[in-house]
Amino acid sequence: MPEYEFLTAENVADHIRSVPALAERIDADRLVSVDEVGDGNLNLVFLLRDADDRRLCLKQALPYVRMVGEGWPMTPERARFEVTSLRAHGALAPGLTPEVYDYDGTRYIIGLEDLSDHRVWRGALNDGLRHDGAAAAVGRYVAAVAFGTSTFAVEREDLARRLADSVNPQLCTITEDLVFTEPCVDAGRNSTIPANEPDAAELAADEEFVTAMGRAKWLFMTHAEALIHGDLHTGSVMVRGADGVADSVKMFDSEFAFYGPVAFDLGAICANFVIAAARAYALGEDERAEWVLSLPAQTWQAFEEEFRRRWPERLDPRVWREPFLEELLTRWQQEMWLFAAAKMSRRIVGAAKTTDIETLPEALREGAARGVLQHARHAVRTYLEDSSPEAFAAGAQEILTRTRTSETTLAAG
Ligand code: SR1
Ligand code: MG
Repeated sequence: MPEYEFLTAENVADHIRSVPALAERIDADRLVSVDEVGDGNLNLVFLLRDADDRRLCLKQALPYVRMVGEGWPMTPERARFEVTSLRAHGALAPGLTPEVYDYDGTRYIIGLEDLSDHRVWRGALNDGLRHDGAAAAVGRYVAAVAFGTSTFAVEREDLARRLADSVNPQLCTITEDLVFTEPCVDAGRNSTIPANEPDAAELAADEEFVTAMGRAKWLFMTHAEALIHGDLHTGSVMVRGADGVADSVKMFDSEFAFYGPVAFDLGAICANFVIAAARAYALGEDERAEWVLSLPAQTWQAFEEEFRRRWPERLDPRVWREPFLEELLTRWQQEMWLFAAAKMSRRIVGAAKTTDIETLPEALREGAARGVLQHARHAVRTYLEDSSPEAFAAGAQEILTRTRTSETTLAAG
């Protein structure tokens, strides 16, 4: 395990003093608050404020998976993948990622723009808040990255260098195991509440689903299309806004970035919209659930519009002609469903779950979890017939309203 000093409330000031790019942003001698707020599965995150209300975020990668501890070692080098992707993505999608002020590659510490006036989107959705415009911002971001880091925009040799620099096998293995394999084949890390055990067993016994997950895993492992975010769920998006409208949206936490399939990011966010809708339906907030289910189409439309807008700039229009653009968009729309199915199932039965479902009362959680799993199985059966995001959402609405449970349905047996 690599040896380096971990950040603590006591030593953050020393780190700031040692890095001029940080020392000019916040006064290490007049810190008035130092809060460790990391609520993800992997890292330490400190939010700092000085006496003049200047703020800074410091994020440090630990040499293991935080949610488990030292028993699950994990390369802290992931911080470098995060910095490289944040910088590349920020240049292509200005304003849609936090600014990186510094990277200390010996202690794996990233100095980042403070976003404490934003909220993690998952938490905001859980609290019933709307941030109109956020889903479209995600779509624009994915398109900017899909085009701008790909062979369509990057010269051949530069692309090869970037690709080599972004090979991220340990983090990709986590995804391959947790997202594609383990929902189908339990490696001892899966769990559900007892009422959902039959649902998990049916999922694992569903040959069509398992075959589709094999296809999705192969796509993930072989299609080096662009420097994707790699973990674009609603916990990787920060939102700020008032009166239901987002005025700032930031994609962060891209330590899983690598050259992978563009539709993986689209599928990840859409899966998490379904999970948020499952929560809303479970709570009887049907109008809000329908708004949440309008988000996949908003993300897709913004993605498609932005990608089409950039297409005239492609490097080799001699062979990358208009019919190929149509082919690409159709293929990505289909793959989006496959990846969404993987992401939906892993968050219900796998090792890393979501607060959307986990914080529901158990009686409501049963039906919400069942609905998400059933939608995953439905998606892999229907995605080639109609791969529109509207059909994806319509399937979710039908299934989630049919499977939801309440105290009364359970009492009635
Ligand atoms: C061991 S890490 C578990 C999960 O947390 C991250 O958010 C990724 O989704 C990963 O699969
Ligand atoms: Mg994360």
